[in-house]
Amino acid sequence: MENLYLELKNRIVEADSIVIFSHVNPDGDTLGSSLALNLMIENYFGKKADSVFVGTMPNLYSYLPEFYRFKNIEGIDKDKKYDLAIAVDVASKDRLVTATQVFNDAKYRINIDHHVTNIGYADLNIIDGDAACVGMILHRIFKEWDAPISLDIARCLYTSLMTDTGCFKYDNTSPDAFILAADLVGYGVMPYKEYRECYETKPQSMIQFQANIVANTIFYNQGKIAFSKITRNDMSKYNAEDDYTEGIVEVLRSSKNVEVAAILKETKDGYTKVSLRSKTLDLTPIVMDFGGGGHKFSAGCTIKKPIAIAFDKLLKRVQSEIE
Ligand SMILES: [Mn+2]
Repeated sequence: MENLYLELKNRIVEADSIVIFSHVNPDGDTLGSSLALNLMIENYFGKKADSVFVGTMPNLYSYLPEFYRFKNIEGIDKDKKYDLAIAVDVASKDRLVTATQVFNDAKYRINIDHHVTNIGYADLNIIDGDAACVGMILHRIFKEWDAPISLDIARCLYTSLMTDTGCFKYDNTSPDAFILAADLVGYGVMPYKEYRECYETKPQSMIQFQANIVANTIFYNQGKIAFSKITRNDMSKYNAEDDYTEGIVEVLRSSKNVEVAAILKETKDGYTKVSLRSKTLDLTPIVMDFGGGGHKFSAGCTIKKPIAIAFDKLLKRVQSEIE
């Protein structure tokens, strides 16, 4: 691994133009990692990098330091050939959607990720399936370089860790997760502040929207399976943003008997975006059947079918795993 960290350093040193990509519909890990790396490239290497996002940017993360640095892929010159493109937390190339071409066109490509399903699609692949978040991998890299970690960088890494461990309650909450948290708090991060900024700034309509989706949950197989769906109608009724669905699927999983919980959301183009959570069942084979990916107990996919059909197909597939 240390050789890879050195190679990453050399590539940054040699590059005149650098772009960092987050995955589509970005979360706290991909955004926190992108900004942490962006700031490190500036502080330690004296260079500017572009942090680019694809899809809808959730308002939720606007508290992150230097958040304004994020650029929408639709606003950048897609013919530009960067010297170096770095994808962070991007499990597969198709998660770059409309940014795929710019990534492919770069002279050198790097993939830093912690998804077990990542096949290593770049020229340099730094993948650690045991890392709780990509922020953890970056932290190791920065330490290996002996690069100073500013409070802003520490805060970005903390968001990456806090969100991907579900505030230190998912199965990826390893001893290393707490060691990382302790280190970041040592740089001045205040966990209660980051928590409030991230989780307790919801609009009123989001609370009402979420309550409605939870109320419409249907339970199957003696309560072992919980499914709820969100139509475009539900979205417009509450003026819901894309990030309004954040966290609902965990509420469904919190029922005592539930083994598998799913939220199915109708997309703008009439397909169905699925978020799945389980308590003990490995979800990766299920989502991979539908072209998705993720982690063992937390995974997702987009089913290219109308929501009613997708619902039945997914339910049958999940029921085949649950007696
Ligand atoms: Mn992640």
